Amino acid sequence: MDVAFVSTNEGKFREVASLLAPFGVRVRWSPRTLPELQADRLATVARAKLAAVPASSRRVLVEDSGLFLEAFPGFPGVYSAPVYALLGFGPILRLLRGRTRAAAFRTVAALRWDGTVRLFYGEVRGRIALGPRGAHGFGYDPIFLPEGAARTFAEMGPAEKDAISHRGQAIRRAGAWMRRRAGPRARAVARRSDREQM
Ligand code: ITT
Repeated sequence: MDVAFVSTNEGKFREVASLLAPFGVRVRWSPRTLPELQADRLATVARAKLAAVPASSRRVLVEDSGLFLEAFPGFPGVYSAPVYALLGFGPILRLLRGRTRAAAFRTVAALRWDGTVRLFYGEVRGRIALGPRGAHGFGYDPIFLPEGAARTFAEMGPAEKDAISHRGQAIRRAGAWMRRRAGPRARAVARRSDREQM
Protein backbone atom coordinates (compact mmCIF):
# COMPACT_ATOMS: atom_id res chain seq x y z
CA MET A 1 0.00 0.00 0.00
CA ASP A 2 1.11 3.54 -0.77
CA VAL A 3 0.72 6.88 0.94
CA ALA A 4 1.76 10.35 -0.23
CA PHE A 5 3.78 12.33 2.32
CA VAL A 6 3.39 16.05 1.67
CA SER A 7 6.22 18.09 3.17
CA THR A 8 8.98 20.45 2.10
CA ASN A 9 11.36 18.83 4.58
CA GLU A 10 13.47 16.04 3.10
CA GLY A 11 14.79 15.04 6.54
CA LYS A 12 11.23 14.31 7.68
CA PHE A 13 10.52 12.37 4.49
CA ARG A 14 13.55 10.09 4.96
CA GLU A 15 12.50 9.29 8.51
CA VAL A 16 8.84 8.73 7.61
CA ALA A 17 9.73 6.43 4.69
CA SER A 18 11.97 4.21 6.78
CA LEU A 19 9.53 4.21 9.73
CA LEU A 20 6.62 3.05 7.53
CA ALA A 21 8.50 0.38 5.53
CA PRO A 22 8.12 -2.32 8.23
CA PHE A 23 4.34 -1.81 8.09
CA GLY A 24 4.29 -2.56 4.36
CA VAL A 25 3.60 1.10 3.52
CA ARG A 26 5.49 2.68 0.61
CA VAL A 27 5.88 6.44 0.94
CA ARG A 28 5.83 8.78 -2.06
CA TRP A 29 7.29 12.18 -1.32
CA SER A 30 5.33 15.18 -2.51
CA PRO A 31 7.58 18.18 -1.70
CA ARG A 32 4.82 20.81 -1.86
CA THR A 33 4.54 23.83 0.38
CA LEU A 34 1.23 23.76 2.21
CA PRO A 35 -0.17 26.92 3.78
CA GLU A 36 0.69 26.92 7.49
CA LEU A 37 -2.16 28.19 9.60
CA GLN A 38 -1.14 30.55 12.44
CA ALA A 39 -2.33 28.52 15.42
CA ASP A 40 -0.90 27.68 18.81
CA ARG A 41 -1.36 23.90 18.59
CA LEU A 42 0.48 21.42 16.39
CA ALA A 43 -2.74 19.44 15.92
CA THR A 44 -4.57 22.47 14.49
CA VAL A 45 -1.70 23.17 12.08
CA ALA A 46 -1.46 19.49 11.05
CA ARG A 47 -5.21 19.30 10.36
CA ALA A 48 -5.05 22.50 8.32
CA LYS A 49 -2.10 21.19 6.26
CA LEU A 50 -4.07 18.02 5.51
CA ALA A 51 -7.18 20.00 4.57
CA ALA A 52 -5.08 21.96 2.04
CA VAL A 53 -4.23 18.77 0.09
CA PRO A 54 -6.84 18.30 -2.67
CA ALA A 55 -9.44 15.64 -1.85
CA SER A 56 -8.46 13.79 -5.04
CA SER A 57 -5.43 12.51 -3.04
CA ARG A 58 -7.11 9.72 -1.10
CA ARG A 59 -4.19 8.45 0.98
CA VAL A 60 -2.14 11.33 2.32
CA LEU A 61 0.04 11.91 5.36
CA VAL A 62 1.32 15.25 6.67
CA GLU A 63 2.82 16.17 10.01
CA ASP A 64 3.60 19.20 12.12
CA SER A 65 6.41 19.05 14.64
CA GLY A 66 8.15 21.38 17.02
CA LEU A 67 10.68 21.84 19.77
CA PHE A 68 9.23 23.05 23.07
CA LEU A 69 11.39 24.67 25.77
CA GLU A 70 10.17 24.34 29.35
CA ALA A 71 11.66 27.74 30.25
CA PHE A 72 9.61 29.47 27.50
CA PRO A 73 6.23 27.74 27.22
CA GLY A 74 5.13 27.38 23.60
CA PHE A 75 8.48 28.52 22.17
CA PRO A 76 9.63 27.89 19.50
CA GLY A 77 6.81 25.29 19.31
CA VAL A 78 4.65 25.80 16.24
CA TYR A 79 7.18 28.42 15.08
CA SER A 80 10.14 25.98 15.14
CA ALA A 81 10.64 26.00 11.36
CA PRO A 82 10.84 29.81 10.87
CA VAL A 83 12.84 30.32 14.09
CA TYR A 84 15.39 27.76 12.93
CA ALA A 85 15.48 29.06 9.34
CA LEU A 86 15.93 32.70 10.41
CA LEU A 87 18.00 32.42 13.58
CA GLY A 88 19.51 28.91 13.90
CA PHE A 89 20.42 27.65 17.41
CA GLY A 90 22.25 30.74 18.69
CA PRO A 91 19.34 32.62 20.30
CA ILE A 92 17.99 29.43 21.94
CA LEU A 93 21.36 28.65 23.48
CA ARG A 94 21.67 32.25 24.72
CA LEU A 95 18.10 32.38 26.08
CA LEU A 96 18.69 29.25 28.16
CA ARG A 97 21.75 30.55 30.01
CA GLY A 98 20.96 30.16 33.72
CA ARG A 99 17.54 28.59 33.02
CA THR A 100 16.22 25.04 32.93
CA ARG A 101 17.35 23.29 29.75
CA ALA A 102 14.42 20.83 29.82
CA ALA A 103 12.76 20.49 26.42
CA ALA A 104 10.60 18.19 24.33
CA PHE A 105 10.08 17.46 20.67
CA ARG A 106 6.47 16.80 19.65
CA THR A 107 4.89 15.56 16.42
CA VAL A 108 1.28 15.42 15.32
CA ALA A 109 0.82 13.37 12.15
CA ALA A 110 -2.45 13.78 10.23
CA LEU A 111 -3.56 10.99 7.91
CA ARG A 112 -6.32 10.96 5.33
CA TRP A 113 -7.10 7.39 4.33
CA ASP A 114 -10.02 6.73 1.99
CA GLY A 115 -12.18 9.45 3.55
CA THR A 116 -11.18 8.90 7.19
CA VAL A 117 -8.99 11.47 8.97
CA ARG A 118 -6.88 10.37 11.95
CA LEU A 119 -4.28 12.13 14.09
CA PHE A 120 -1.30 10.38 15.74
CA TYR A 121 0.90 11.89 18.44
CA GLY A 122 4.49 11.46 19.59
CA GLU A 123 6.69 13.17 22.16
CA VAL A 124 10.26 12.76 23.35
CA ARG A 125 11.49 14.61 26.42
CA GLY A 126 15.06 15.67 26.95
CA ARG A 127 17.22 18.74 27.34
CA ILE A 128 19.11 21.28 25.27
CA ALA A 129 22.86 20.68 25.02
CA LEU A 130 25.32 23.46 25.87
CA GLY A 131 26.34 23.63 22.22
CA PRO A 132 25.64 21.86 18.91
CA ARG A 133 27.12 18.36 18.44
CA GLY A 134 26.88 15.79 15.64
CA ALA A 135 26.22 15.76 11.92
CA HIS A 136 23.21 13.44 11.41
CA GLY A 137 19.57 14.41 11.07
CA PHE A 138 18.29 17.93 10.49
CA GLY A 139 16.99 21.05 12.22
CA TYR A 140 17.52 21.15 15.98
CA ASP A 141 18.98 17.61 16.19
CA PRO A 142 22.50 18.85 17.11
CA ILE A 143 21.26 20.57 20.30
CA PHE A 144 18.70 18.00 21.54
CA LEU A 145 19.72 15.35 24.09
CA PRO A 146 16.91 12.82 24.60
CA GLU A 147 16.27 11.83 28.23
CA GLY A 148 18.85 9.40 29.55
CA ALA A 149 21.20 9.84 26.57
CA ALA A 150 24.65 11.43 26.56
CA ARG A 151 24.52 12.01 22.78
CA THR A 152 22.43 14.46 20.78
CA PHE A 153 20.06 13.21 18.07
CA ALA A 154 22.63 14.43 15.52
CA GLU A 155 25.27 12.17 17.11
CA MET A 156 22.97 9.13 16.71
CA GLY A 157 22.43 7.15 13.53
CA PRO A 158 18.98 7.38 11.92
CA ALA A 159 17.74 4.04 13.34
CA GLU A 160 18.69 5.02 16.87
CA LYS A 161 16.85 8.34 16.59
CA ASP A 162 13.78 6.71 14.98
CA ALA A 163 13.51 4.19 17.84
CA ILE A 164 12.84 6.93 20.42
CA SER A 165 11.92 10.09 18.56
CA HIS A 166 8.67 12.05 18.59
CA ARG A 167 8.27 11.30 14.87
CA GLY A 168 9.11 7.62 15.41
CA GLN A 169 6.29 7.29 17.93
CA ALA A 170 3.67 9.17 15.91
CA ILE A 171 4.52 7.52 12.59
CA ARG A 172 4.68 3.97 14.00
CA ARG A 173 1.18 4.57 15.43
CA ALA A 174 0.05 5.70 11.99
CA GLY A 175 1.70 2.65 10.38
CA ALA A 176 -0.03 0.24 12.77
CA TRP A 177 -3.39 1.90 12.03
CA MET A 178 -2.87 1.70 8.24
CA ARG A 179 -1.87 -1.95 8.46
CA ARG A 180 -4.94 -2.81 10.57
CA ARG A 181 -7.15 -0.83 8.23
CA ALA A 182 -5.77 -2.45 5.09
CA GLY A 183 -6.72 -5.94 6.25
CA PRO A 184 -5.19 -9.41 6.16
CA ARG A 185 -3.75 -9.24 2.63
CA ALA A 186 -1.66 -6.15 3.38
CA ARG A 187 -0.61 -7.65 6.72
CA ALA A 188 0.74 -10.71 4.89
CA VAL A 189 2.74 -8.48 2.51
CA ALA A 190 4.15 -6.56 5.50
CA ARG A 191 5.13 -9.84 7.24
CA ARG A 192 6.89 -10.96 4.05
CA SER A 193 8.81 -7.67 3.87
CA ASP A 194 9.78 -8.04 7.59
CA ARG A 195 11.15 -11.52 6.86
CA GLU A 196 13.07 -10.18 3.84
CA GLN A 197 14.75 -7.60 6.06
CA MET A 198 15.94 -10.21 8.57
P1 ITT B 1 6.67 20.89 6.30
O1 ITT B 1 5.76 21.83 7.08
O2 ITT B 1 6.72 21.23 4.86
O3 ITT B 1 6.38 19.45 6.60
P2 ITT B 1 8.69 22.05 7.99
O4 ITT B 1 10.17 21.83 8.20
O5 ITT B 1 8.22 23.47 7.78
O6 ITT B 1 8.18 21.11 6.84
P3 ITT B 1 7.27 21.99 10.50
O7 ITT B 1 6.43 23.17 10.18
O8 ITT B 1 6.62 20.83 11.18
O9 ITT B 1 7.97 21.40 9.22
O10 ITT B 1 8.50 22.53 11.33
C1 ITT B 1 9.10 21.78 12.26
C2 ITT B 1 10.50 22.33 12.48
O11 ITT B 1 10.92 21.84 13.77
C3 ITT B 1 11.49 21.77 11.46
O12 ITT B 1 11.68 22.62 10.37
C4 ITT B 1 12.75 21.62 12.31
O13 ITT B 1 13.45 22.85 12.36
C5 ITT B 1 12.19 21.30 13.69
N1 ITT B 1 12.09 19.85 13.87
C6 ITT B 1 11.00 19.07 13.80
N2 ITT B 1 11.31 17.78 13.98
C7 ITT B 1 12.63 17.75 14.16
C8 ITT B 1 13.55 16.72 14.35
O14 ITT B 1 13.18 15.45 14.37
N3 ITT B 1 14.83 17.04 14.48
C9 ITT B 1 15.24 18.33 14.44
N4 ITT B 1 14.44 19.37 14.25
C10 ITT B 1 13.13 19.08 14.10
